[in-house]
Amino acid sequence: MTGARAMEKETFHLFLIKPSHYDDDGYVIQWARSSIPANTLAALYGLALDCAQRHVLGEHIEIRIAAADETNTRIKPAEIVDQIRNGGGRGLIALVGVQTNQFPRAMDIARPLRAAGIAVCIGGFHVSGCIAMLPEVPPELREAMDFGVTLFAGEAEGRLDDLLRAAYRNELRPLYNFMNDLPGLAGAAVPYLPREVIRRTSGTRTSFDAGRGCPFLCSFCTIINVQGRKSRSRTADDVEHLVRTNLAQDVHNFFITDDNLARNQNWEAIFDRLIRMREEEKLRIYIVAQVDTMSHKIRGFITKASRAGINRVFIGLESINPDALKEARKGQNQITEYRAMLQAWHRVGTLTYAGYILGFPGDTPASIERDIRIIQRELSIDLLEFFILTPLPGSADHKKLHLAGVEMARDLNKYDLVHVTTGHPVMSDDELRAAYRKAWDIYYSPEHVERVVRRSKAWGYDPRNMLTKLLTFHAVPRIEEVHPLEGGLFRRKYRRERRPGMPLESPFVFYPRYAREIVSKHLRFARMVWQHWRILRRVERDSNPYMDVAMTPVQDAEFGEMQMYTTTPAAKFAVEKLRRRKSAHAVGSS
Ligand code: B12
Ligand code: SF4
Repeated sequence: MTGARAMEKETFHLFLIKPSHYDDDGYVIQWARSSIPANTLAALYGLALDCAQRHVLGEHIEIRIAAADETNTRIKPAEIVDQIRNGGGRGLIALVGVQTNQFPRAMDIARPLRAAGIAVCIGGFHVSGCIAMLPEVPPELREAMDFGVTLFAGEAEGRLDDLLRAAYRNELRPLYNFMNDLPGLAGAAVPYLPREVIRRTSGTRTSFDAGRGCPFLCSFCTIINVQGRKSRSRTADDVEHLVRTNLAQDVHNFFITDDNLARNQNWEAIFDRLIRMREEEKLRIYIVAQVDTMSHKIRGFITKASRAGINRVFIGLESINPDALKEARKGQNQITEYRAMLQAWHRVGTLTYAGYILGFPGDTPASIERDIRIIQRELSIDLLEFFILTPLPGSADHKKLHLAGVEMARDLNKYDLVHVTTGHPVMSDDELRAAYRKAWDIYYSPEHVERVVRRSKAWGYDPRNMLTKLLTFHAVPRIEEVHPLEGGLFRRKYRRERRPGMPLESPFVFYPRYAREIVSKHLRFARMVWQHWRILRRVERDSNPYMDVAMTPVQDAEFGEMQMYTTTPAAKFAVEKLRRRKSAHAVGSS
């Protein structure tokens, strides 16, 4: 009898949840469809699936996995508690990929679960970044552990088996710290999300990290301190396997989340494999990737990237001011290479998205405006995204300010790169905030939208597609007041899900306001659509060839003429350095 009972099937419920965070009114940022999938969710799902298939808890225990991204799915802790209790009582809630801005929300999800005795573990960049860089465990992490939440610092590859076993036996420790032992990725279970989870994003796109780590030293960056500076890469076999698994579920769009795919030691083998799949088997594979500003200097990288299916790249431009780049230890960004790099991507038909940081010490509202106008004229960037320089826990900047006792925002919810979190030497908080808002309006002005659409037509992209992208990148920050990377289709808000500490609003206040908001947002969006549509009509009707400064091939003479090189002393110095390098090279080779 005892033996027979021991063989009965048991269920262990594993909920993987990627928390969102709160808007300034205290409501969770959530959409009917979010725009970009959560790769951490895919990474953990892939690892958990592998654990389930290997029966790591024993042959008679089924690991039942559920995955949800709170940016597109409502999380109801009470229902999770019921599900676990009614399903045998054993389970773990894994709050995954929790960034600093998501930590308060993660704890708000954790509290009712812990109160019901359910095991909760939080991992991701906030925990890992703090453990990696700070001399002592910060108060919010201590509070979480005191509350019975387990914290996981480091990467889960090779560690999930033991964690699940500990959770099953109710023996989870308060803190797992693997920061000094980064796992290899070759042969590790690959990221995967079932189609029904992917369907909740607008583009039916999935994601994977082909590698982790970056060799550079940017002071605002958390990645190098969490994932290391050495490239750890997946194999071409693993990438092929995950791509085929997704094609089999009719998912053809991928976001490769490596912060810098150009420095993935295995990029070429991976590209060659994707090229073979695309060119010999004619498989439909389309990829968005992140690269650095010197990617055009890597022999064959751009041509192969394009053949491998990369049709959009995110580039960390950050600034066109060499002083700011130097201050941020981003010396690898040479402004004298930007034009050549952008044009190289356009030549192979790839769209360029660039990240631009506002709030470097030398920035003023006037210099920010001037620099954006220079970019519009001289650089062939399609979509520009703005971020406020933020001391993110895990970065050298944060550590420096922390050790020096400099005031930083205490509310972690604000560390989303669109809020001001520490003082600026010249601008007040309000000025920096205003400069950030204005930056979007300047870059996405009707004149510049028209210019980018004309360029795209000249380069042979679909102008309509380009216009839609420009429209959404402007509409999300302008109408929804969130960053486009956090945006989505149709904002959802639930009255009872307001941030603890903020009052529950009366239904007579909440619902009429929400309804008004929906109507006014749609009207504003319709107006923007109308303006953009008129631009498109103008461009489509015009059959004259188009050319402008940004599209003009790089020539030596431009270094003495263009504003990017002549406006600041630091820019002039960068040109001087380039000239010296060139003449030294000419002497060396003569
Ligand atoms: C892809 C990406 C996104 C995607 C998807 C988010 C995601 N996490 O999947 C999108 C575009 C939506 C995004 C948006 C933002 N992002 Co982002 N993003 C990334 C990026 C480039 C890759 C994430 C990733 O897939 N990493 C690979 C995975 C496998 O690593 P991982 O997340 O660390 O997970 C491993 C471990 O941490 C651990 N783990 C994680 N969770 C758990 C849980 C448990 C229980 C366990 C056991 C283990 C565990 O195991 C995992 C596998 O090894 C990272 C940088 C990076 N290199 O990670 C930035 C990063 C995470 N993003 C960051 C930021 C700030 C943002 C934004 C706020 C920026 C903005 N204004 O738009 C928004 C927030 C929106 C949101 N809803 O997430 C910061 C966070 C820093 C911090 N301290 O908070 C990072 C680190 C980049 C940076 N600038 O430093 N992002
Ligand atoms: S290049 Fe990007 S990933 Fe690398 S250190 Fe700089 S910010 Fe971080």
